[in-house]
Amino acid sequence: MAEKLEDIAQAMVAPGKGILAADESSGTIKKRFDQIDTESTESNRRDYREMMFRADDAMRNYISGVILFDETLRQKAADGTPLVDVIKAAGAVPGIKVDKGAKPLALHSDEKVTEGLDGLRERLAEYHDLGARFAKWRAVIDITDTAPSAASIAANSHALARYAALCQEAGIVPIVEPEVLMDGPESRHDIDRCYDVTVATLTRVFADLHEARVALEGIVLKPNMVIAAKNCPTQASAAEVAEKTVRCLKTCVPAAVPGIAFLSGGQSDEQATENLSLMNAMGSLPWALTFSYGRALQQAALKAWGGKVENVAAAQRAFTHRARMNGLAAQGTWSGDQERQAA
Ligand code: 5MM
Repeated sequence: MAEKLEDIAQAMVAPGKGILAADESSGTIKKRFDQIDTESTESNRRDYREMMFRADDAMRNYISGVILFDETLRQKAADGTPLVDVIKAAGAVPGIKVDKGAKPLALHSDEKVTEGLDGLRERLAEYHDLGARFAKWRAVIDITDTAPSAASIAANSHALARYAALCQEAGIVPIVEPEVLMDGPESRHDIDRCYDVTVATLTRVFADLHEARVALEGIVLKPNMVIAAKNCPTQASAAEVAEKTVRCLKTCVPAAVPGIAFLSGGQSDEQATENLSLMNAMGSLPWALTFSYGRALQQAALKAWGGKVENVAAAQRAFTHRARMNGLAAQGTWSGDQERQAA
């Protein structure tokens, strides 16, 4: 496994591969399991995640890295093999979510700031010993009539930069994830408002990364796409999402960054795949553009699994299908025809 930051980052955005975000915190995985009437016990969480990590075709060919929650990084598969070793054996890089979640930002009702910097240096040293070679920190920027405030962008961006510097000091590649929400409770914004807020956020993030002396060659950016809120009455076409997202990223993201791995943010599985493919089909981009999806990679597999051991093979097929479709999208060669034929 690569040890230099730049080599790890390059491996994370290798052609035709992307990242599986399987780092749902305890509250989030419970919500996912509630959808399939399955209790969120430690062994059920292990079985579910092991099902994906042992989907050999998907892991070997389309998944470059997996973001884990603390519990999973320490867990063993049913046969006693550490899950980290299952991931490494498939040629993927294990990563770890290190933020402690988005908490209310004082004096800014309904806005959040991500916490987790206290003791992070020590936690990163342990995570490196446990095999993690990249980390993730997610900042959340909500759009309403009055948000985001300058204070929320500044606080979240500053935390991202301090986190990224600590990661690089520890020999760990930071995934820098400033998520402008498309599904905030009050969000009704159109694509152009998303464009403006995403530009403001990324501009501040890269200024803070520079000030913190973070080497851009050793990070991966995980942004939202530029897209209308789910509840906006006017939805943009996939072509418009692709064009405005690439324009926004070209404006804000230096070419030294090796790769950009999008979050799916509440898009449907196929929408997240189509948008990514259209962007890559535009060609001549300074960075690799790929996926770091949670819901858009897992939703179909979760439903197919349904918490039952007899459904593991069907769930692995569903996961492999989505991984393959997104692998094609990362090369700009996905089409609706392939989607349907393969399904
Ligand atoms: C997998 O979900 C991640 C963890 O969420 P919580 O800390 O809220 O439990 C999440 O950060 C995820 O990595 C990103 O939002 C991307 O996932 P989506 O579903 O938006 O692609």
